[in-house]
Amino acid sequence: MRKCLLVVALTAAVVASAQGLKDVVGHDCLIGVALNEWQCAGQDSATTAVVRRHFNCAVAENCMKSGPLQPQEGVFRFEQADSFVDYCEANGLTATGHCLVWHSQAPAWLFSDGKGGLPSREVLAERLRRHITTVVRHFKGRLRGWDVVNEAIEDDGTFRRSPLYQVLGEDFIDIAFAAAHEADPDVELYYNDYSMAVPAKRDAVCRMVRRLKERGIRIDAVGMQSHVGLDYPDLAAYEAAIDSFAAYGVKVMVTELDVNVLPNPWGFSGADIAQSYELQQRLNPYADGLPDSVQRQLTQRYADLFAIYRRHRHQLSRISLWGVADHHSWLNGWPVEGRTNYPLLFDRNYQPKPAVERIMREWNMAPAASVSGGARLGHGEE
Ligand code: 9MR
Repeated sequence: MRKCLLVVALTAAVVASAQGLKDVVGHDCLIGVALNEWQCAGQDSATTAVVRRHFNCAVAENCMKSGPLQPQEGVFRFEQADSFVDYCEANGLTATGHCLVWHSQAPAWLFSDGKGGLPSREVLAERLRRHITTVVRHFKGRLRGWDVVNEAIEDDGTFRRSPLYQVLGEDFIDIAFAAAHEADPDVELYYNDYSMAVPAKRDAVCRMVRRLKERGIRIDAVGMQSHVGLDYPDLAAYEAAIDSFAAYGVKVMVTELDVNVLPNPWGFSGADIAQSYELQQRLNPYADGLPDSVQRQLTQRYADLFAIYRRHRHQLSRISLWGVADHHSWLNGWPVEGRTNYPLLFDRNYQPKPAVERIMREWNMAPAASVSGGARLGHGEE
Protein backbone atom coordinates (compact mmCIF):
# COMPACT_ATOMS: atom_id res chain seq x y z
CA MET A 1 0.00 0.00 0.00
CA ARG A 2 2.78 2.41 0.98
CA LYS A 3 4.70 1.45 -2.15
CA CYS A 4 1.60 2.05 -4.24
CA LEU A 5 1.07 5.49 -2.69
CA LEU A 6 4.69 6.32 -3.31
CA VAL A 7 4.40 5.40 -7.00
CA VAL A 8 1.27 7.55 -7.35
CA ALA A 9 2.95 10.47 -5.59
CA LEU A 10 6.08 10.15 -7.68
CA THR A 11 4.08 9.92 -10.90
CA ALA A 12 2.04 13.00 -9.95
CA ALA A 13 5.24 14.86 -9.12
CA VAL A 14 6.79 13.94 -12.46
CA VAL A 15 3.69 15.08 -14.36
CA ALA A 16 3.42 18.29 -12.35
CA SER A 17 7.06 19.20 -12.79
CA ALA A 18 7.23 18.12 -16.43
CA GLN A 19 6.88 20.84 -18.95
CA GLY A 20 5.38 18.72 -21.62
CA LEU A 21 5.32 15.52 -23.62
CA LYS A 22 8.97 15.87 -24.56
CA ASP A 23 9.97 15.74 -20.90
CA VAL A 24 8.22 12.39 -20.44
CA VAL A 25 7.85 10.51 -23.75
CA GLY A 26 10.89 12.35 -25.07
CA HIS A 27 13.15 10.53 -22.63
CA ASP A 28 12.58 7.36 -24.63
CA CYS A 29 12.12 8.52 -28.21
CA LEU A 30 11.68 11.66 -30.24
CA ILE A 31 8.20 13.15 -30.05
CA GLY A 32 7.16 15.68 -32.65
CA VAL A 33 4.75 17.26 -35.08
CA ALA A 34 4.30 18.13 -38.74
CA LEU A 35 4.62 21.84 -39.48
CA ASN A 36 3.56 24.04 -42.37
CA GLU A 37 5.07 27.05 -44.06
CA TRP A 38 3.17 29.77 -42.18
CA GLN A 39 4.07 28.20 -38.85
CA CYS A 40 7.77 28.17 -39.70
CA ALA A 41 7.55 31.73 -41.00
CA GLY A 42 6.65 32.86 -37.47
CA GLN A 43 3.03 33.71 -38.29
CA ASP A 44 1.58 31.43 -35.64
CA SER A 45 3.02 32.19 -32.20
CA ALA A 46 0.45 29.92 -30.53
CA THR A 47 1.86 26.97 -32.47
CA THR A 48 5.38 27.90 -31.42
CA ALA A 49 4.36 28.00 -27.75
CA VAL A 50 2.90 24.48 -27.96
CA VAL A 51 5.84 23.18 -29.97
CA ARG A 52 8.42 24.55 -27.55
CA ARG A 53 6.67 23.09 -24.56
CA HIS A 54 5.75 19.66 -25.87
CA PHE A 55 7.90 18.57 -28.81
CA ASN A 56 11.54 17.90 -29.60
CA CYS A 57 11.32 17.12 -33.31
CA ALA A 58 9.41 18.18 -36.42
CA VAL A 59 8.73 17.15 -39.99
CA ALA A 60 7.68 19.33 -42.93
CA GLU A 61 4.05 18.55 -43.79
CA ASN A 62 4.30 19.72 -47.40
CA CYS A 63 7.23 21.94 -48.38
CA MET A 64 9.86 19.20 -48.85
CA LYS A 65 7.85 17.16 -51.34
CA SER A 66 9.17 16.99 -54.90
CA GLY A 67 6.52 19.30 -56.39
CA PRO A 68 7.31 22.29 -54.15
CA LEU A 69 11.08 21.62 -54.24
CA GLN A 70 11.56 21.16 -58.00
CA PRO A 71 8.48 22.64 -59.73
CA GLN A 72 10.27 22.73 -63.09
CA GLU A 73 13.03 20.45 -64.20
CA GLY A 74 16.32 21.82 -62.88
CA VAL A 75 14.65 24.69 -60.99
CA PHE A 76 14.90 24.09 -57.24
CA ARG A 77 12.95 26.23 -54.77
CA PHE A 78 14.37 25.81 -51.28
CA GLU A 79 12.99 28.92 -49.55
CA GLN A 80 10.15 27.31 -47.60
CA ALA A 81 12.08 24.16 -46.78
CA ASP A 82 15.03 26.26 -45.58
CA SER A 83 12.65 28.21 -43.39
CA PHE A 84 11.38 24.91 -41.89
CA VAL A 85 14.91 23.81 -41.03
CA ASP A 86 15.81 27.26 -39.65
CA TYR A 87 12.69 27.11 -37.47
CA CYS A 88 13.66 23.66 -36.17
CA GLU A 89 17.16 24.84 -35.31
CA ALA A 90 15.86 27.99 -33.60
CA ASN A 91 13.44 25.95 -31.49
CA GLY A 92 15.59 22.98 -30.55
CA LEU A 93 13.78 20.52 -32.82
CA THR A 94 15.38 17.55 -34.54
CA ALA A 95 14.28 17.88 -38.18
CA THR A 96 13.14 15.14 -40.56
CA GLY A 97 12.75 15.50 -44.32
CA HIS A 98 9.51 14.32 -45.98
CA CYS A 99 9.65 12.99 -48.68
CA LEU A 100 12.09 12.36 -51.52
CA VAL A 101 10.13 9.96 -53.72
CA TRP A 102 6.32 9.83 -53.80
CA HIS A 103 3.90 9.40 -56.67
CA SER A 104 1.76 12.22 -55.20
CA GLN A 105 2.56 15.94 -54.95
CA ALA A 106 5.18 15.38 -57.64
CA PRO A 107 5.71 17.94 -60.40
CA ALA A 108 3.99 17.04 -63.70
CA TRP A 109 7.25 17.03 -65.66
CA LEU A 110 8.77 14.26 -63.51
CA PHE A 111 6.56 11.52 -64.95
CA SER A 112 6.21 12.92 -68.48
CA ASP A 113 8.07 12.41 -71.76
CA GLY A 114 6.59 15.69 -73.00
CA LYS A 115 4.49 13.81 -75.59
CA GLY A 116 1.73 12.50 -73.38
CA GLY A 117 3.55 9.36 -72.29
CA LEU A 118 5.86 8.22 -69.53
CA PRO A 119 9.60 8.89 -69.66
CA SER A 120 12.06 6.11 -70.48
CA ARG A 121 13.73 4.05 -67.78
CA GLU A 122 17.02 5.91 -68.16
CA VAL A 123 15.40 9.35 -68.07
CA LEU A 124 13.26 8.68 -64.98
CA ALA A 125 16.16 7.04 -63.10
CA GLU A 126 18.35 10.04 -63.88
CA ARG A 127 15.63 12.50 -62.81
CA LEU A 128 15.19 10.68 -59.51
CA ARG A 129 18.95 10.60 -58.87
CA ARG A 130 19.31 14.27 -59.67
CA HIS A 131 16.41 15.31 -57.46
CA ILE A 132 17.55 13.20 -54.53
CA THR A 133 21.22 14.15 -54.82
CA THR A 134 20.51 17.89 -55.05
CA VAL A 135 17.99 17.92 -52.21
CA VAL A 136 19.85 15.64 -49.80
CA ARG A 137 23.13 17.53 -50.34
CA HIS A 138 21.37 20.86 -49.81
CA PHE A 139 20.26 19.83 -46.29
CA LYS A 140 23.35 17.73 -45.43
CA GLY A 141 24.13 17.87 -41.74
CA ARG A 142 20.88 19.60 -40.78
CA LEU A 143 18.38 16.72 -40.86
CA ARG A 144 18.38 13.52 -38.84
CA GLY A 145 16.76 11.53 -41.61
CA TRP A 146 14.66 11.43 -44.75
CA ASP A 147 11.48 9.63 -45.73
CA VAL A 148 13.13 8.34 -48.89
CA VAL A 149 10.21 6.42 -50.42
CA ASN A 150 6.59 7.06 -49.48
CA GLU A 151 3.59 4.78 -50.07
CA ALA A 152 4.98 2.37 -52.68
CA ILE A 153 2.91 -0.63 -51.59
CA GLU A 154 -0.84 -1.26 -51.76
CA ASP A 155 -2.83 -2.73 -48.89
CA ASP A 156 -2.91 -6.13 -50.66
CA GLY A 157 0.88 -6.24 -50.62
CA THR A 158 1.40 -5.61 -54.35
CA PHE A 159 3.44 -2.68 -55.59
CA ARG A 160 1.41 0.44 -56.33
CA ARG A 161 1.08 0.81 -60.14
CA SER A 162 2.46 4.36 -59.99
CA PRO A 163 4.49 5.85 -62.86
CA LEU A 164 7.56 5.06 -60.76
CA TYR A 165 6.73 1.35 -60.72
CA GLN A 166 5.45 1.26 -64.29
CA VAL A 167 8.74 2.61 -65.61
CA LEU A 168 11.32 1.26 -63.18
CA GLY A 169 9.65 -1.64 -61.38
CA GLU A 170 10.93 -2.33 -57.87
CA ASP A 171 14.28 -0.86 -58.85
CA PHE A 172 13.07 2.67 -58.14
CA ILE A 173 13.26 1.87 -54.45
CA ASP A 174 16.89 0.71 -54.68
CA ILE A 175 17.78 3.71 -56.82
CA ALA A 176 16.23 6.12 -54.31
CA PHE A 177 17.81 4.69 -51.16
CA ALA A 178 21.23 4.28 -52.80
CA ALA A 179 21.21 7.84 -54.16
CA ALA A 180 20.18 9.30 -50.79
CA HIS A 181 22.96 7.42 -49.00
CA GLU A 182 25.54 8.49 -51.54
CA ALA A 183 24.50 12.12 -51.19
CA ASP A 184 24.81 12.07 -47.39
CA PRO A 185 26.29 8.92 -45.80
CA ASP A 186 25.36 10.20 -42.32
CA VAL A 187 21.66 10.83 -42.82
CA GLU A 188 19.12 8.20 -41.74
CA LEU A 189 16.89 6.70 -44.42
CA TYR A 190 13.27 5.64 -43.97
CA TYR A 191 10.43 3.89 -45.81
CA ASN A 192 7.04 5.43 -44.90
CA ASP A 193 3.51 4.11 -45.49
CA TYR A 194 -0.05 3.94 -44.11
CA SER A 195 -2.26 0.96 -43.09
CA MET A 196 0.81 -0.87 -41.89
CA ALA A 197 -1.23 -3.12 -39.59
CA VAL A 198 -2.74 -4.85 -42.64
CA PRO A 199 -0.86 -8.18 -42.69
CA ALA A 200 -0.34 -8.37 -46.49
CA LYS A 201 1.04 -4.84 -46.58
CA ARG A 202 3.16 -5.31 -43.47
CA ASP A 203 4.72 -8.47 -44.90
CA ALA A 204 5.42 -6.80 -48.24
CA VAL A 205 7.22 -3.96 -46.41
CA CYS A 206 9.24 -6.54 -44.46
CA ARG A 207 10.25 -8.17 -47.77
CA MET A 208 11.27 -4.77 -49.11
CA VAL A 209 13.46 -4.13 -46.08
CA ARG A 210 15.06 -7.56 -46.41
CA ARG A 211 15.68 -7.03 -50.14
CA LEU A 212 17.37 -3.68 -49.54
CA LYS A 213 19.56 -5.13 -46.80
CA GLU A 214 20.48 -8.17 -48.91
CA ARG A 215 21.66 -5.79 -51.61
CA GLY A 216 23.74 -3.84 -49.14
CA ILE A 217 21.55 -0.74 -49.41
CA ARG A 218 21.04 1.31 -46.25
CA ILE A 219 17.61 1.59 -44.61
CA ASP A 220 17.36 2.68 -40.98
CA ALA A 221 13.68 2.69 -40.13
CA VAL A 222 10.16 1.95 -41.25
CA GLY A 223 7.58 4.69 -40.68
CA MET A 224 4.05 3.63 -39.73
CA GLN A 225 2.02 6.71 -40.66
CA SER A 226 -0.77 5.79 -38.23
CA HIS A 227 -3.73 7.71 -39.62
CA VAL A 228 -6.06 5.78 -37.35
CA GLY A 229 -9.66 6.05 -36.16
CA LEU A 230 -11.53 5.43 -32.93
CA ASP A 231 -12.18 1.82 -33.94
CA TYR A 232 -9.52 0.97 -36.52
CA PRO A 233 -7.05 -0.58 -36.93
CA ASP A 234 -7.19 -3.56 -34.63
CA LEU A 235 -4.64 -2.63 -31.97
CA ALA A 236 -3.23 -6.14 -31.60
CA ALA A 237 -2.45 -6.20 -35.34
CA TYR A 238 -0.99 -2.69 -35.10
CA GLU A 239 1.24 -3.70 -32.21
CA ALA A 240 2.30 -6.92 -33.95
CA ALA A 241 3.43 -4.87 -36.96
CA ILE A 242 5.94 -3.00 -34.78
CA ASP A 243 7.53 -6.32 -33.79
CA SER A 244 7.50 -7.52 -37.40
CA PHE A 245 9.42 -4.51 -38.70
CA ALA A 246 11.83 -4.50 -35.76
CA ALA A 247 12.62 -8.18 -36.43
CA TYR A 248 14.14 -7.11 -39.76
CA GLY A 249 16.75 -5.00 -38.06
CA VAL A 250 15.26 -1.53 -38.52
CA LYS A 251 13.89 1.00 -36.08
CA VAL A 252 10.17 1.73 -36.20
CA MET A 253 8.72 5.24 -36.25
CA VAL A 254 5.16 6.49 -35.83
CA THR A 255 5.30 9.22 -38.43
CA GLU A 256 1.88 10.82 -39.05
CA LEU A 257 -0.30 10.04 -36.06
CA ASP A 258 -3.86 11.36 -35.90
CA VAL A 259 -7.17 9.85 -34.75
CA ASN A 260 -10.13 10.48 -37.06
CA VAL A 261 -13.33 10.82 -34.99
CA LEU A 262 -15.74 11.34 -37.91
CA PRO A 263 -17.87 8.76 -39.74
CA ASN A 264 -16.48 7.13 -42.83
CA PRO A 265 -18.38 8.34 -45.93
CA TRP A 266 -17.67 5.13 -47.79
CA GLY A 267 -20.35 3.52 -45.66
CA PHE A 268 -22.90 5.41 -47.84
CA SER A 269 -23.92 4.75 -51.40
CA GLY A 270 -26.35 6.14 -53.96
CA ALA A 271 -26.52 9.47 -55.76
CA ASP A 272 -29.85 10.95 -54.74
CA ILE A 273 -29.29 14.71 -54.54
CA ALA A 274 -32.19 15.08 -52.10
CA GLN A 275 -30.22 13.04 -49.59
CA SER A 276 -27.09 15.13 -49.77
CA TYR A 277 -27.94 17.65 -47.02
CA GLU A 278 -28.78 14.95 -44.56
CA LEU A 279 -25.76 13.02 -45.70
CA GLN A 280 -23.59 16.08 -45.12
CA GLN A 281 -24.90 16.47 -41.58
CA ARG A 282 -24.44 12.84 -40.80
CA LEU A 283 -20.89 13.01 -42.05
CA ASN A 284 -20.14 16.13 -40.02
CA PRO A 285 -21.83 15.48 -36.67
CA TYR A 286 -19.61 17.60 -34.40
CA ALA A 287 -19.57 20.90 -36.28
CA ASP A 288 -20.54 22.72 -33.05
CA GLY A 289 -18.14 20.93 -30.73
CA LEU A 290 -16.99 17.51 -29.65
CA PRO A 291 -19.38 15.81 -27.19
CA ASP A 292 -17.78 14.72 -23.91
CA SER A 293 -18.54 11.09 -24.68
CA VAL A 294 -16.48 11.24 -27.89
CA GLN A 295 -13.72 13.21 -26.16
CA ARG A 296 -13.50 10.34 -23.67
CA GLN A 297 -13.25 7.83 -26.52
CA LEU A 298 -10.50 9.92 -28.08
CA THR A 299 -8.61 10.08 -24.78
CA GLN A 300 -8.88 6.31 -24.40
CA ARG A 301 -7.71 5.73 -27.97
CA TYR A 302 -4.64 7.92 -27.46
CA ALA A 303 -3.98 6.21 -24.12
CA ASP A 304 -4.16 2.78 -25.79
CA LEU A 305 -1.85 3.86 -28.59
CA PHE A 306 0.72 5.37 -26.25
CA ALA A 307 0.56 2.27 -24.04
CA ILE A 308 1.69 0.33 -27.11
CA TYR A 309 4.42 2.86 -27.85
CA ARG A 310 5.62 2.66 -24.24
CA ARG A 311 5.84 -1.13 -24.39
CA HIS A 312 7.81 -0.89 -27.64
CA ARG A 313 9.96 2.12 -26.79
CA HIS A 314 13.14 0.08 -27.28
CA GLN A 315 12.09 -0.41 -30.92
CA LEU A 316 10.73 3.08 -31.60
CA SER A 317 12.88 6.04 -32.51
CA ARG A 318 10.15 8.66 -33.07
CA ILE A 319 6.47 9.45 -32.60
CA SER A 320 5.16 12.33 -34.74
CA LEU A 321 1.68 13.82 -34.76
CA TRP A 322 0.41 15.00 -38.17
CA GLY A 323 -0.22 18.57 -37.07
CA VAL A 324 -0.32 20.64 -33.88
CA ALA A 325 -3.95 21.73 -33.32
CA ASP A 326 -7.22 20.35 -34.71
CA HIS A 327 -7.83 23.16 -37.19
CA HIS A 328 -4.46 22.43 -38.84
CA SER A 329 -5.37 18.86 -39.71
CA TRP A 330 -5.73 17.59 -43.27
CA LEU A 331 -8.64 15.51 -41.90
CA ASN A 332 -10.91 18.59 -41.95
CA GLY A 333 -10.67 18.38 -45.74
CA TRP A 334 -10.39 14.67 -46.48
CA PRO A 335 -12.18 12.61 -47.64
CA VAL A 336 -15.01 15.16 -47.38
CA GLU A 337 -14.29 18.89 -47.73
CA GLY A 338 -15.23 21.28 -44.96
CA ARG A 339 -15.85 18.95 -42.03
CA THR A 340 -14.91 19.73 -38.42
CA ASN A 341 -12.59 17.02 -37.17
CA TYR A 342 -10.78 16.60 -33.84
CA PRO A 343 -7.87 14.25 -34.55
CA LEU A 344 -4.92 15.87 -32.75
CA LEU A 345 -3.73 16.41 -29.19
CA PHE A 346 -4.44 20.16 -29.06
CA ASP A 347 -7.83 21.79 -29.67
CA ARG A 348 -8.70 24.79 -31.83
CA ASN A 349 -7.64 27.10 -28.99
CA TYR A 350 -4.26 25.35 -28.74
CA GLN A 351 -5.28 23.88 -25.40
CA PRO A 352 -4.08 20.37 -24.54
CA LYS A 353 -6.86 17.79 -24.63
CA PRO A 354 -7.34 15.40 -21.69
CA ALA A 355 -5.34 12.86 -23.70
CA VAL A 356 -2.12 14.86 -23.15
CA GLU A 357 -2.22 14.63 -19.36
CA ARG A 358 -3.24 10.96 -19.60
CA ILE A 359 -0.32 10.12 -21.89
CA MET A 360 2.15 11.91 -19.62
CA ARG A 361 0.78 10.28 -16.48
CA GLU A 362 0.73 6.76 -17.88
CA TRP A 363 4.07 6.88 -19.68
CA ASN A 364 5.86 6.72 -16.33
CA MET A 365 3.78 3.94 -14.85
CA ALA A 366 4.84 0.28 -14.66
CA PRO A 367 4.63 -1.49 -18.02
CA ALA A 368 1.37 -3.34 -18.71
CA ALA A 369 1.13 -6.76 -20.38
CA SER A 370 1.70 -6.76 -24.13
CA VAL A 371 -1.33 -7.20 -26.40
CA SER A 372 0.60 -9.14 -29.00
CA GLY A 373 3.20 -10.93 -26.91
CA GLY A 374 6.86 -11.02 -27.80
CA ALA A 375 8.75 -10.35 -31.02
CA ARG A 376 7.14 -11.91 -34.02
CA LEU A 377 8.02 -12.19 -37.68
CA GLY A 378 5.53 -11.28 -40.41
CA HIS A 379 3.38 -14.03 -41.90
CA GLY A 380 5.07 -15.77 -44.74
CA GLU A 381 8.53 -14.76 -43.58
CA GLU A 382 11.11 -17.29 -42.44
O1 9MR B 1 -1.21 16.68 -44.81
C1 9MR B 1 -0.84 16.81 -46.16
C2 9MR B 1 -1.83 17.69 -46.89
O2 9MR B 1 -1.74 19.02 -46.41
C3 9MR B 1 -1.57 17.65 -48.38
O3 9MR B 1 -2.59 18.36 -49.06
C4 9MR B 1 -1.53 16.21 -48.84
C5 9MR B 1 -1.22 16.13 -50.32
O4 9MR B 1 -1.26 14.86 -50.80
O5 9MR B 1 -0.55 15.49 -48.13
C6 9MR B 1 -0.83 15.42 -46.79
O6 9MR B 1 0.14 14.65 -46.10
C7 9MR B 1 0.20 13.28 -46.50
C8 9MR B 1 1.64 12.86 -46.32
O7 9MR B 1 2.50 13.68 -47.06
C9 9MR B 1 1.84 11.39 -46.72
N1 9MR B 1 0.94 10.54 -46.02
C10 9MR B 1 -0.47 10.92 -46.07
C11 9MR B 1 -0.63 12.37 -45.60
C12 9MR B 1 -2.10 12.75 -45.55
O8 9MR B 1 -2.64 12.73 -46.84
